[in-house]
Amino acid sequence: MNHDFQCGRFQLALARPHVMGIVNVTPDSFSDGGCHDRADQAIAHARQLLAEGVDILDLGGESTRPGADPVSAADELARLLPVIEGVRDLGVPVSVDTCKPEVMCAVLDAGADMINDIYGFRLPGAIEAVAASDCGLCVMHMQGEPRTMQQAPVYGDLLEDVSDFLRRQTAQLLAAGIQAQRLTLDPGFGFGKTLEQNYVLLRRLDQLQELGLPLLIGLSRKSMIGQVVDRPPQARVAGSVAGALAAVARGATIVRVHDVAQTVDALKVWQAVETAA
Ligand code: 9MG
Repeated sequence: MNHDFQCGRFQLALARPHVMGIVNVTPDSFSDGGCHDRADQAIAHARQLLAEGVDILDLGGESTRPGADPVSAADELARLLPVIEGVRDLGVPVSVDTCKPEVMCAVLDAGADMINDIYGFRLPGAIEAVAASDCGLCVMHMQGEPRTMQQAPVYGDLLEDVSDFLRRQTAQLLAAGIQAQRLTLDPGFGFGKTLEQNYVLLRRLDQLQELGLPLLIGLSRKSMIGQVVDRPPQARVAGSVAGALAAVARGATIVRVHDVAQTVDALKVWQAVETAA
């Protein structure tokens, strides 16, 4: 199943897997927090990811790690807007990871091409904030909310519950007039899932292909990798690349990662294998 993905100023042909590079603009992110909290550093980091072959930049102004404290829309925008200004003409789509409708509206006005919402456009006003634009969307599944989500996640049937949520949100977005070509779906690894649930979800990711939309996944440097390899976040590169390949093998077409150069190389080899005559 190959799709074109309408993403603001860009139309991405997802015949090959695409790499979304993470640019945190937060002082407290779990993996590289504190390194890119100033706009000029974030912009330099984005340029570095571009040189490494990134396809989409994903800017985040509020940490989504388990236990993270919320930030106000004003603070989030103060972090994001100078960075959007600095990266919007680099030639790749600019995604913003946010769940707040007012932030969505402001970053779209500032030139963002995509909204990546870990709440899956559930919060009041979120759908309206994106409906009238042509931005791409990532609809992610999360049980609970970041502050408490890892306390005791419980599912009836994990795959059914995740796919029911994604199907319901897709129906709401389509009903609001948003074209299917603007949507990507994400099972939300690490968002209200135990270690075992994360790996069941990854192993059975291909089942989500029946939803008929491109799958975007993020597991880079997460604790589901760390707990298997027993290493701190910065040393989880090989584990993260292995996880990304496992997801691509099961139908993911966009992988959200910290380590762009290594993931791009791995996917080039993957692609060479898959397209060999
Ligand atoms: C912001 N963010 C952190 N982890 C993520 C994931 O797995 N998927 C998406 N779409 N966004 C994420």
